[in-house]
Amino acid sequence: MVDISVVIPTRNEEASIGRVLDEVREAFEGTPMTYEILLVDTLSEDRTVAIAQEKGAHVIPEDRRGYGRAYKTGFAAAKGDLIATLDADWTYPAREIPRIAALLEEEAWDFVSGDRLTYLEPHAMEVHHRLGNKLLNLTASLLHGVRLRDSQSGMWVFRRGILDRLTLESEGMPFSEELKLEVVEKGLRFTEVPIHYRPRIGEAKIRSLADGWGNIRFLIKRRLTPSA
Ligand SMILES: Nc1nc2c(ncn2[C@@H]2O[C@H](COP(=O)(O)OP(=O)(O)OP(=O)(O)O)[C@@H](O)[C@H]2O)c(=O)[nH]1
Ligand SMILES: [Mg+2]
Repeated sequence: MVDISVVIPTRNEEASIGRVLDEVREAFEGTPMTYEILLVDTLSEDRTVAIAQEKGAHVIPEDRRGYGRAYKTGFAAAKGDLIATLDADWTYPAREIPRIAALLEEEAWDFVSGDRLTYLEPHAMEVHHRLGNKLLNLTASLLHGVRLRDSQSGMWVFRRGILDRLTLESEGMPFSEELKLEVVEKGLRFTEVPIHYRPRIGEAKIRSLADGWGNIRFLIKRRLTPSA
């Protein structure tokens, strides 16, 4: 058993993955926490997998596409009491994982989500992404009555044991908001903490308009579906 599993989904992230893995390792140096790094890779055609293996991460191949799909596969393989997540693109501050995990334990949260928008510096996120994020927060609040400061954040630290209680349908980008909505609606202890978000290294996998609209469609459909 390890204290924390760090799960990272990748698709062609050779430009950043080495730095991200180094940052994760540095983050845990000098802490008493034991950890594993699971990289869930979908058909990368660049050196992502080779770099991850060189750096000692455990690589799980997942040929089915999708951000949510990758996390489901990674979570099923995780052995940690806690799970931490982040993108492979250098945007999320891996060095803050131990601090967030400590906060979770001290304040007895089940799920802590990193909030990118409170501290956001103008260059770190394009204007249309920022507006899209606000619109998605508003939609989640109007349709589901859940007020989130950053519904699309992909940096979370949570207790692995809560996964059994959640119904997670999305295999794509809406997985992020679905996960948070499920946690809140199931009455689990949820909070958001501000984190420092950085500009992406490498090419984006997101198709802003299509993914943004896909997220809104997901929220509408979920509102119309009777809950289990
Ligand atoms: N395994 C796997 N990973 C994926 C897939 N699609 C995206 N990812 C990874 O999921 C993370 C999030 O994707 P991003 O392209 O960064 O999406 P985003 O953060 O919404 O968009 P940016 O603001 O441009 O970074 C990255 O680490 C991607 O490499 C996929 O189909 N499979
Ligand atoms: Mg990203």
